[in-house]
Amino acid sequence: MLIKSIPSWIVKENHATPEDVYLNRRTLMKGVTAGVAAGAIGGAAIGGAAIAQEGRAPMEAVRNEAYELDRELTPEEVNLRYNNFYEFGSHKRIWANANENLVSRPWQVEIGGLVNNPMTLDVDELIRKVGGLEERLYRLRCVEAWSMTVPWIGFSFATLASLAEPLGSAKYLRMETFGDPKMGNGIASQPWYPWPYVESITMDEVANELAFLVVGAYGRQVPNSMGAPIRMHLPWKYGFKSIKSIVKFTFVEERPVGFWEEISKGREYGFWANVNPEVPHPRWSQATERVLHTGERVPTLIYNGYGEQVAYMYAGLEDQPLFM
Ligand SMILES: Nc1nc2c(c(=O)[nH]1)N[C@H]1C(S)=C(S)[C@@H](COP(=O)(O)O)O[C@H]1N2
Ligand SMILES: [Mo]
Repeated sequence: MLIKSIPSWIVKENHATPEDVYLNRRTLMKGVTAGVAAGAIGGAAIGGAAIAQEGRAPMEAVRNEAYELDRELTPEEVNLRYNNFYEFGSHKRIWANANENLVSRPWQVEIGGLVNNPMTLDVDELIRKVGGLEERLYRLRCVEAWSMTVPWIGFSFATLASLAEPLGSAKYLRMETFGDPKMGNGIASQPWYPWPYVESITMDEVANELAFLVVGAYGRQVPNSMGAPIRMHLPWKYGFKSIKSIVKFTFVEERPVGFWEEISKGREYGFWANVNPEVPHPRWSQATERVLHTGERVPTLIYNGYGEQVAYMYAGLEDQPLFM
């Protein structure tokens, strides 16, 4: 299977990230100091020992101007401290716990299954292989009816696929989060969940221009609470699809069963989970969403507003529960 690694719509002009737009001086200074300490000057590939929350090295990326937001960016401080990351507990304030216990570097990533080029490599080596990161401003809509906007840094899933060269028999990409209960104490304290967290997407979705692998946010390495060192973001699907802290990518033929899909046993959301304001959760409406930090509630859009780029993939699949 051949996938173009550089999408044709990629930005023509090179814009540096205007960090001052969303970084307050305090976090900026912390990041700069730590970046210098880590020897991270002018490059995305940063190695070294475990990097704590404060030590997130700056990342260079070219903003892709194709993605504009209809609302303000969620401030970094807000995003950092309002998360879903069950490996560290089932409440929103897992920040300090993830910050302290997630050792996100060094971090091995395994890419395999039905591919020509299986590989196991350090996340920073993967970033080097990708050769150039993009910044994209994306909305994120959680199934719990809150939303935020994030300046993610990363690369397309198509780029990952072009490195791995999936075979024609590959139908899905399965992703897995770390499962070490010593690192994620929520794993140990909540043994009833089907760890490790697993998610998957179709090969059409892998090839879609919006499908993004995130290694940075707000101008630096992605923070622990947001899924360091590598997570996905599919902005047209409910947030739970966007698996954090990935250790393993496997191209497979059979559709994997996701973490939440397994828990809900058909009662709630499953594989597709595309955003649709007209399809309510069994216990609440999805018609509107609370935009974090703004005090506003706004109408939710079908495919979270990204229908133009994604709806074609679901034509002919109307018999499937595309929005559950
Ligand atoms: N491994 C893992 N990935 C995960 C989750 C999780 O609990 N564990 N929560 C999901 C949910 S429900 C949402 S809404 C987003 C939240 O991402 P954020 O905390 O960066 O906002 O991560 C998703 N990815
Ligand atoms: Mo979520």
